[in-house]
Amino acid sequence: MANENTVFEIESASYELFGGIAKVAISNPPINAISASVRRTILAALAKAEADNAALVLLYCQGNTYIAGADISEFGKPQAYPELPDVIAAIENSTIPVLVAMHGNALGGGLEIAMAGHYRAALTGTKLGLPEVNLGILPGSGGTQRLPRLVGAEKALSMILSGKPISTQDAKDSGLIDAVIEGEWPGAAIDYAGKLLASGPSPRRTGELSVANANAEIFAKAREKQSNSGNRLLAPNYIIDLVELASQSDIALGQQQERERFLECRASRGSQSLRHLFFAERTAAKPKGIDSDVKPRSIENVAVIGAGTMGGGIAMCFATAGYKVTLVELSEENLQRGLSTIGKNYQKGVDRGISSQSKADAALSRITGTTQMEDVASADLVVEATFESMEVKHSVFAKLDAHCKPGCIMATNTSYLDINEMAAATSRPQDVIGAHFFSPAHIMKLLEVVRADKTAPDAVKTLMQVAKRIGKTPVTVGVCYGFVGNRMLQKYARQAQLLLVEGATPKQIDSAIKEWGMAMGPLSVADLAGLDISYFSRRNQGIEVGSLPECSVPDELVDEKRLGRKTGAGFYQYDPDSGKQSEDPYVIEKIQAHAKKWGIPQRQISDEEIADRLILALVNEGAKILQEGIADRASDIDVVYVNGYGFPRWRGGPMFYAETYGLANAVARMRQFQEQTGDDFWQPAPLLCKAAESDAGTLEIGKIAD
Ligand code: 3H9
Repeated sequence: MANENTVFEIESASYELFGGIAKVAISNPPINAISASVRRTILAALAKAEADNAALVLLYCQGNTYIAGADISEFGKPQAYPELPDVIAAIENSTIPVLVAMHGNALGGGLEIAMAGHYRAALTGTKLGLPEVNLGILPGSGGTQRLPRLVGAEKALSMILSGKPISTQDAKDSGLIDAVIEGEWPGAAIDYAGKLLASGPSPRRTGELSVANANAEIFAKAREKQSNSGNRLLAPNYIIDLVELASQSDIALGQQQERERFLECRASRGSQSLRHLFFAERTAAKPKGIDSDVKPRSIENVAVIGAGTMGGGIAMCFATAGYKVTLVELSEENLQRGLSTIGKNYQKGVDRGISSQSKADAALSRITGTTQMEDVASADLVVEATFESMEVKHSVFAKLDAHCKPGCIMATNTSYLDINEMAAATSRPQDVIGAHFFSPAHIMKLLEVVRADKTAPDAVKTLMQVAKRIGKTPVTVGVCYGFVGNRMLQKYARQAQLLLVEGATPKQIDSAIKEWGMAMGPLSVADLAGLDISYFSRRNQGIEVGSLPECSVPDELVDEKRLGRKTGAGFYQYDPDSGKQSEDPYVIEKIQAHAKKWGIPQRQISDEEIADRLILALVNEGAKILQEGIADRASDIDVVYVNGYGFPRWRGGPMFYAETYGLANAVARMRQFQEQTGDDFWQPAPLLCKAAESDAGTLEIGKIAD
């Protein structure tokens, strides 16, 4: 017989014994992460339930979610006891049946706890998954061993390797949970526990099950897919090995090997980088200097000016997220072309299974085209994506000022131009802001939110919130030529051009930096974007054609109408049928001729030097940007680079990479480049020197000792 009804608090949970059910309600906001106190609490609650002679333990969470994983902020710190595998073992070995009831997110270590429970139920709408791979680790508390025992090898591999959560219905159909429950929380869980108790449950141990449909072909396919993916993290291959092991051995051996591999992955550079980005992306969403009591403005209607490639993509972002969009173009012909491209892009999404037909149709129906600027009058937010010329921008902003309602946020998608100047063309500079999207705008995650000198804090806060709603990763930046991303990119691209005249070929540069981890090489990127883009940008900056060693080759290519992929030739040549890229001896000769003209001796350049020159150029410019206050934090710069410029996530972003390279090493290497090339750009940024001298090992300004 159970003891009398009792209620009390154990560290991170409330415990109530009622009608034989020990109800353990964990509370560790915001996401009920499994911190050391939660681990202690679960062990204490199990011991208490045993002492109380309870008939069933119901484990669930307070707040708006079940446990969404281990506390990642504890990783890298000295391990606090008890460890999660001990807690998991105690749950599975409990002689009292344990029911785990989930709602919200049941992720990582949270799902591992649930899988060690003897019964599992989830509130409809709960997301269940093992997303550890996104952090460069693998499930470290039995996930690779229990999930295949519950859902079979194939489904387990797919869930753990993708990290994507599944729905409650999928979880029920595949055997991960016993029941999908509905109703108020936690009442629905308590009702279900009552019914379960009435059915006379006894402990069922997942570890004693065998793994269904584990044939060698599944593992061979998974390994092949992995080796073709270009992923350089340790975890995916280990996951495949461990799920295979689950099908071949008892759970004790599987868990022991899983733990060893987990600790190895957790200590790896790749995982450190991904964990850095996890927090960096969340921190970037909180711009400095904006009080928490600032209220964002309400945004329902959006207008986009310009239906070209960028404007169309931007309109799609808003329409997909449920906003009503007015798309403004100068001529009916341009408008119809823009709308037709948008329609085709939505259809592509449907054909590729990214969206359903009904969702795509609904999004498209939210976009209304017009050629009348007056139609922006109902908009709460306008994003202009017109031609990149200050004259055009002045005229657009003057018109917006005339037609937009009071309080409307007026944003520009400029990539380089001075937003303070645009704001000055209006009577309301507090409402003018930058919303710098990246191409293709409906796909790329990054949004640089550019605060001009007079932009109001509530306008910044509003755009940050809207960015999140349209699925972007926003970073606030200040005004300068190119803001954070493009300003740094110019220095990176400049090094690529200098390396060419010093003796490297386009292919060698692109291959070396791809091998290092960048998604594409700079010369291939230049050909893809069109060499005319940077040509006109140089002219806008007042740089004369062919006047510098770093631009005389691309300037001449543009003068010869070799604009890149779109004309079939640029730094490379492209097969007219297949589009296949190949090196062009004509370009190599041209580069050699230019090197001669500038008196630059050509030499063999190592791949290591290429990677260092390109990446340390980003680092040096990034440090200057940080010092000038254009970026709030070094980690914000990392978020910009991994989400907008193909920088490998597993290297954590350029500033985090500099910390792992060693700040003193970075300074020394820059000084070496300065001596070797005589280029003053390589004078290391003062902030970098100061950080290198400090013991902190970081570029975050607040952490560098004076
Ligand atoms: C694991 O479980 C390993 C085990 O296999 C083995 C262990 C031995 N830890 O994202 P949000 C913070 S690995 C610490 O803005 P949302 C986050 O920083 C883990 N903190 O909310 C933020 O803090 P702040 C496997 C965490 O509603 C706040 O919570 N699990 C953690 O948009 C709100 O977060 C995962 O990988 C954490 N695990 O999304 C899941 N998670 O307010 C990771 C969040 O100070 N988490 N925080 O900025 C997520 O995917 C999302 O947070 C979630 C909620 C979907 C849950």
